[in-house]
Order: sequence, then C-alpha cells, then structure tokens
Amino acid sequence: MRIDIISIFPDYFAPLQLSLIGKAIEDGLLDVHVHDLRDWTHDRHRTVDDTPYGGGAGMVMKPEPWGEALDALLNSYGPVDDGHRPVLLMPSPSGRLFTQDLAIELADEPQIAFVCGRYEGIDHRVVEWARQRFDVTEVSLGDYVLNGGEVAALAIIESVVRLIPGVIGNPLSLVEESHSAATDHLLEYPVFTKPASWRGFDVPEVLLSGHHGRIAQWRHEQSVEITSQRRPDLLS
Ligand code: JCQ
Repeated sequence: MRIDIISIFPDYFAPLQLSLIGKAIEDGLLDVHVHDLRDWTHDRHRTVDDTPYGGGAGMVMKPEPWGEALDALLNSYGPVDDGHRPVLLMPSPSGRLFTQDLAIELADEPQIAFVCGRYEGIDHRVVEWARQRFDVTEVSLGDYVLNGGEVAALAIIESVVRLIPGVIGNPLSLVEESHSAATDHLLEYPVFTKPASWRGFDVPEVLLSGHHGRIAQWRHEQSVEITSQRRPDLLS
C-alpha cells in the first residue's frame, strides 16, 4: 500500500518510522510519502492561510497550494484502474465517524492519501474539486477538536496498516479484538498474566482452571457486562 500525506507539519509523521509501521516500510509492504504543503506556495512567506470571507475568528487554508499539491499527487499516481478513484481522506471534526469497518475497507486499497487541514479548515472549493477526481471522505475520530488533521491521520494510518496481511505477526489477534465481527462488536474482556497473585489481587479462578468452555463463557459474560456499562450503544 502507498500512503501520501500532505501537511504543513511533515515532522509530525516521523513516528511512522517506528515499531510495526516502520517494519512494514522496511519489509516493502508499505510506502509512505510525506509532503510539505508549503512546497506548493510561491510567495516569500510561503503563505497557506488567509482571512475567511464573511468574517469570523481564525484563518482558512487557501485553495491554491492544495490544488497544486493534489495535481502533483494525481500525476505521481500515473494511470489508475478504470473507474477507480484514488482514496482521499480529510480528517475533520465535521467528518463521518471513523470506524473499524472503514479501516477494514481502507486496508484493501492500493493507495490512500491524507489532506491535513489546520486553522479553521480548508477552503471548501478544494473538497468540491477533489470529489471530481478522488473518492473523498471527510473523517472524524470523535466529537472533540484537534489543532489539525495530523494526529488524526496518524491514528487512521496505524489502524489501517496493522490490518495489511504480513504487518501483524499473529493475525489471530486481529480476529479476537474489540470491534471485530468475530466478537459481536463487544468490548474486550479483562486479561491477566503471571503472577497469579499480585499485591493482594488474584487472577479469577476460572482462568486457572483449564476448562476452555468455562473460560470462553466467563470472557463473553465479562465482555457483555463491560459493554453494557461503558458502551450500551454497541449492544444491538
Ligand atoms: C478529527 N476529530 C476531530 C481541525 C480544522 C480540515 O480542517 C480542520 C481539521 C482539523 C483536524 O481534525 C480534527 C478532528 N477528528 O480536529 C481543524
């Protein structure tokens, strides 16, 4: 998979060299290109923002650098499969909620790109123009506000890349985790390791019993209980 990121803070993406994702890049499973939006400005101050039409607080990202950056991105892709628009993700507090289902869909794409906005957002015409050439999704990580799309892009990239075959050592750990269909979208049950007793807290007896049926039943009950307490919206 190829991932392109356009941002005014390319240094935010240095952590992609670390850990699992860094290994995936080394192993050739992943190709990450980070671009500085200011490379497509032409003035002395490399300006990317301006005051909003209609007034209001804060600044808006100018359309021209984004247009040139996305032109360059399209050109770098070369010919794409007939009818297949490349995926363009725009993190935004007003986007569609990012979910595991979307992560699973994105993990199948040959290439995805991120547009990381800052300030009060990007001139809306960039989205309208991009929709004619890309499969554009404005995505939100949740109901809170970040200073820019960079941290959201990192989170989305991590959730997608770990689903690419070969990136995670034990693919079964993907099947058993929260938000997966195999666990009915329940939250995870609590986990324990040695020692069996620690600072007066004991590992639940059933987990030491060796009864696989009873263990599975206990874990399922725990998942249902935790889900009903914390995330009743997940119980259908
Ligand atoms: C993502 N939840 C919150 C902040 C403007 C596109 O314009 C903007 C983008 C951001 C970054 O995204 C978020 C966010 N999910 O704040 C301001």
